[in-house]
Amino acid sequence: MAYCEILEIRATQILDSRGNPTIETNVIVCNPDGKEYLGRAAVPSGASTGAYEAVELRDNEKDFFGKSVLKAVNNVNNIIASELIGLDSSNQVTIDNFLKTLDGTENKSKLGANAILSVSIAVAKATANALGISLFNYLGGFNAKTLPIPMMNILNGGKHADNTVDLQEFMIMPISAINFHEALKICSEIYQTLKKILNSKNLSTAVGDEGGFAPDLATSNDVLDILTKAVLDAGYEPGKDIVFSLDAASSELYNFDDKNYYFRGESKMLDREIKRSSEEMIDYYEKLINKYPIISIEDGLAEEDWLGWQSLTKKLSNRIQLVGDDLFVTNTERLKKGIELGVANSILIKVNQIGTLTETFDAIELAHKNNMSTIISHRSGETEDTTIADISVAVNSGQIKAGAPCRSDRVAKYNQLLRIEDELGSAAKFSDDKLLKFFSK
Ligand code: 2PG
Ligand code: MG
Repeated sequence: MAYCEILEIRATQILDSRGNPTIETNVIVCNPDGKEYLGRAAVPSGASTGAYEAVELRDNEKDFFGKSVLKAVNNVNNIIASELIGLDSSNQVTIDNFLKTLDGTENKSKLGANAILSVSIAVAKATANALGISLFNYLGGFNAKTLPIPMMNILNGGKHADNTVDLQEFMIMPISAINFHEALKICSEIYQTLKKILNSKNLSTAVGDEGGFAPDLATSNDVLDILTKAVLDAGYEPGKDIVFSLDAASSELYNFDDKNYYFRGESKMLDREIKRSSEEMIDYYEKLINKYPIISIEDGLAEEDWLGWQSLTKKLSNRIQLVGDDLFVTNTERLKKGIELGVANSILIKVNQIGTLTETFDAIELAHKNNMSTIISHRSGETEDTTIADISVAVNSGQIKAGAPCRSDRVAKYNQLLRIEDELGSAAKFSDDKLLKFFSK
């Protein structure tokens, strides 16, 4: 007999943090005592999506300007549900494999990775509830205990804002914090201080998609100078208490034909065209890390630019964390290619890039086996779902990227980590050796 029998699966269309439709699925399971438990999962959505991500199925009809997800909802309610009802929800791997096979395509384009993921996560949550244990414990077992160092995106650019900042994310990491509670406090204080500084300079304090401020600034140096001031004014020391982390999201800047990276915002602000080749991008980053305490750069080069990535890795991988997001798309095949070619030393993990929990955990495992760090990440379009917080502790990842300490869709993840840290009590750890090795240099 199934330990936790799946009784019901029901999806519905809800809105995400950008006001666009997304899918939410409820799964009801019953344990051997006949008691019923609910698991609910909502799926996030990216703006700077990688070309190799699993397919987010949208209706492309009139409603919501093409963005409704009723086909995905329908696929859950009318195809997936009847196939899974009666199965044991505690067999997560079997269920995820079954969902993959039911879809049958390489990129989950038939049923939609959004449909599949909502079921995969809701099944896990329902099972954790039925077992009476927290999600992070269910997913990670008794040794799940590491609270992640947050990467907080406090200044938004690129596709996440309408400003002139070309690089997508400027993040702070509170490395001197002794635990997650303190980490969140430090980041919040710096965020509030940054707001005051922007105000005093008559710069906009409107926020971008991930809750970070989005003023018009010309260069990365301008941004990092202001962030440095915010850190200092808040009473912290850059390079000691706080290090910076960037997500260039450079696939968005890349021109496939001439292989240059176009800085449109900088061009507009400085009134001349600014473009950089791969090698010039690497020099550009080198100068930035020589000047500012930057510990991590994500998607420094584009998802197609493997040669550039090799050179970037050769030059900078002993100094900083080099994170592949669009490059790897949480996909073990692309990660294997990266490992073979010797590119990057870290992978960004996004559940909806691949579409099931099992494949997500496979990517994390492969990275850790190859001594790469992992960062569990939100998307720019989020919901109140906090599963990524639990995953980060479950796999002892050591790092999470969930936006600014502002806006409920972002803060929900951080608040969940506060709860987990409280639950773990003295068993909780807060560190990441794979990241902090760069700090001692
Ligand atoms: C990224 C993410 C999250 P998006 O590029 O890392 O910050 O953005 O969800 O838009 O892809
Ligand atoms: Mg990214």
